[in-house]
Amino acid sequence: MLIRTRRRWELPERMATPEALFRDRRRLLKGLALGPILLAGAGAMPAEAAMEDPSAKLYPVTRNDSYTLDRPLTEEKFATSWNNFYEFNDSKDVVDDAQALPIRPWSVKIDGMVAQPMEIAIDDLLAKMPLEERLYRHRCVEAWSMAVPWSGFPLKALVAMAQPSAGAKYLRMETFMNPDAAPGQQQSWYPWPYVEGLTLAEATHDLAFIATGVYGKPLPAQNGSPLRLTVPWKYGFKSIKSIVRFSFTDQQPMNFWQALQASEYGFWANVNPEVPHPRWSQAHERVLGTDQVVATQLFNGYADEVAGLYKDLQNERLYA
Ligand SMILES: Nc1nc2c(c(=O)[nH]1)N[C@H]1C(S)=C(S)[C@@H](COP(=O)(O)O)O[C@H]1N2
Ligand SMILES: [Mo]
Repeated sequence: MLIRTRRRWELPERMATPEALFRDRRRLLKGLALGPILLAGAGAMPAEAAMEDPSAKLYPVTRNDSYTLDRPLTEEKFATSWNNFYEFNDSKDVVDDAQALPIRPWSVKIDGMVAQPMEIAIDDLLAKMPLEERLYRHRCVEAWSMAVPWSGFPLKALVAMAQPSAGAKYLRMETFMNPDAAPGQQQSWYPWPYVEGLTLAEATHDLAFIATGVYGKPLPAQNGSPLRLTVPWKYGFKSIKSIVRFSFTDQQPMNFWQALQASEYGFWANVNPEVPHPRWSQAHERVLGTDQVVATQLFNGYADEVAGLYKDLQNERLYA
């Protein structure tokens, strides 16, 4: 029996987690055999990726210094071992399970309202896109946060390549569907595959970024290899992992969490400390890997950059 002292930031996490209902159901099904789900190797480095990543030689990439942080970077071992990736399991400990994700071959479809639908292999896409490193904050809706050096490219570069038609208003993104590799996808009460969406104004905003690496290396599977969105002014669930499809549309996409629980999760999901989640406050956040709790900022500290996107949308549910 593993006995271990919880770090302080883990305790409220397990009580506050929005998905607790679902996890509890799963634990009941398992006869509580797991006991408390702990980060078995919290201090240890995660296992090496099971599959060699052919993009490794691209990293590290040059840091773009325009993106600064107000706090220290989260230690790599925490950001790469405390993860949400429901395709694999609904604990925060997905490192081992996620190594089953085959990251090559991997191709990305670009379709919908575009000049020319296409499918592009990830390594060809990486060769075309302007790679850089950016330091971003990340604020999970469950009230924990981290600060991470992502490598990747601005989403607007992919949008420019796709040439959306004039009527396109939204970008819909989809995660892989592979229930053999990702057992969470065998759980039929979830609306798989994971979907997220942005308006085109958001998708072409300078801060919207596609991460393909982190800490100067290719993304580990558990962080959403080989490519995932990072939209740091929004709650973390918007930052969809392991994307296989970008579709341009004139319909607002229905995202995964909204489909599951629209009363708690919406389309916009902008960070706002003054708008509580129906089940907990969003005023503060636990800083991953530390004992600190700090005040959450409007738009996660990116209000100067992004508030303008929402000035004509005040009747929308912008903060859930
Ligand atoms: N496909 C997919 N994307 C996902 C998730 C997920 O379960 N599946 N979880 C989201 C949530 S809730 C968060 S907080 C971030 C976590 O990213 P990280 O594990 O790299 O910290 O991924 C987001 N993207
Ligand atoms: Mo999250």
